[in-house]
Amino acid sequence: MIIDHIDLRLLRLPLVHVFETSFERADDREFIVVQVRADGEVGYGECVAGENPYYSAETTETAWHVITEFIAPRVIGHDFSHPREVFERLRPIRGHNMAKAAVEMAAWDLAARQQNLPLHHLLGGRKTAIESGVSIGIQDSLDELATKVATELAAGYRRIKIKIKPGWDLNAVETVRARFGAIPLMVDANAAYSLDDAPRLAGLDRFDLMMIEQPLDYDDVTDHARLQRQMRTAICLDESIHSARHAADAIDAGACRIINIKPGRVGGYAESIRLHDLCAARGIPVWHGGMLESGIGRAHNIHLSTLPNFSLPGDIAASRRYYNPDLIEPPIDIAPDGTIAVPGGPGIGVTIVPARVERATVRRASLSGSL
Ligand code: OSB
Ligand code: MG
Repeated sequence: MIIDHIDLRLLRLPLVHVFETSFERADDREFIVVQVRADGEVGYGECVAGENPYYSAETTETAWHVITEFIAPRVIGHDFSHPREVFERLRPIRGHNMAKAAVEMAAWDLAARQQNLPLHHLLGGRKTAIESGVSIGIQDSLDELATKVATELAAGYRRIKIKIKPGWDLNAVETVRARFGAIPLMVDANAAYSLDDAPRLAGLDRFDLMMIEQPLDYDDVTDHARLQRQMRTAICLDESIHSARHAADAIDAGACRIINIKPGRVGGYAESIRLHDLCAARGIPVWHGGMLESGIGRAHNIHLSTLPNFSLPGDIAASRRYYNPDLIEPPIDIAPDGTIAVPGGPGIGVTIVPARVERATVRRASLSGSL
């Protein structure tokens, strides 16, 4: 496979619902869509970097810069015999995993289309449906939170995650447990606490949560290990895990019992598969995180979730919770049993609507070897 063009588009789409976390309140999403082309075939990737460096250091601007100046020149014109070689080819570029992943994942989509295979077959997954969970942002009141949870449970979602921060934690969980009983429930703090909060966080133990996601700092492992020794609830790491090696260190340190995999955070599929396999070998369950993706990134996430150690429901929900309309037709939907069917067509297997992509585009660039 010799990629001859990379096309970039910066898109902005309004979110159906405001999404509030401990780090921001968002009513729209800006992201880059990458197209890679080889031999007349096209592969698509979505860069999950956001407008602000609040979840990770990367932003849409840094990703645009790094793809344009450093990634594209190393990828265009190079002969890859398998898309797993793309990540290796990008190793001289330090960090910028979201920028790398967007291009690498587009190359996997392209390779799958060239072989007329659904992407998950190339990734090594065989499931035909995946378990779906939802991530519910911080609400203006506990009543509104309860209303949201009721709506999502009625839709069939198999696990509820609520975002927490100091002042919206024990009260929020208490409300949900009181109203809905023993539903599969977890919380995500997006690094809003410090080790000084350990006694407060241990107060969550009595609610029998599936896990607490990333309670402490975004780059921390050591304090998470200390915290895990002080609470019964399993810690799951998200922000802190940037590679399979980080994960091995975190597991060795006792910093987590569960890991959230987002391919954008680790540089794409090749590293996600290594991370998945490492966790499987260590007996650590994984699940697929979400980054408010459009249908393009969402389809990618569904394919990766078919690997066997994705044994807990992911943050991969129906399109309608995020964008209306989505960039794809038909949108991604959940079945009444809380599962999402894995697209069976070639590559990511969803149909992108060019007019919708065009309408959402705020900037574009076309990169080729001659530039
Ligand atoms: O921490 O998992 C997170 C969204 C943006 C940035 C970080 C996170 C999230 C979510 C949303 O929790 C998951 C989704 O796409 O529904
Ligand atoms: Mg998270």
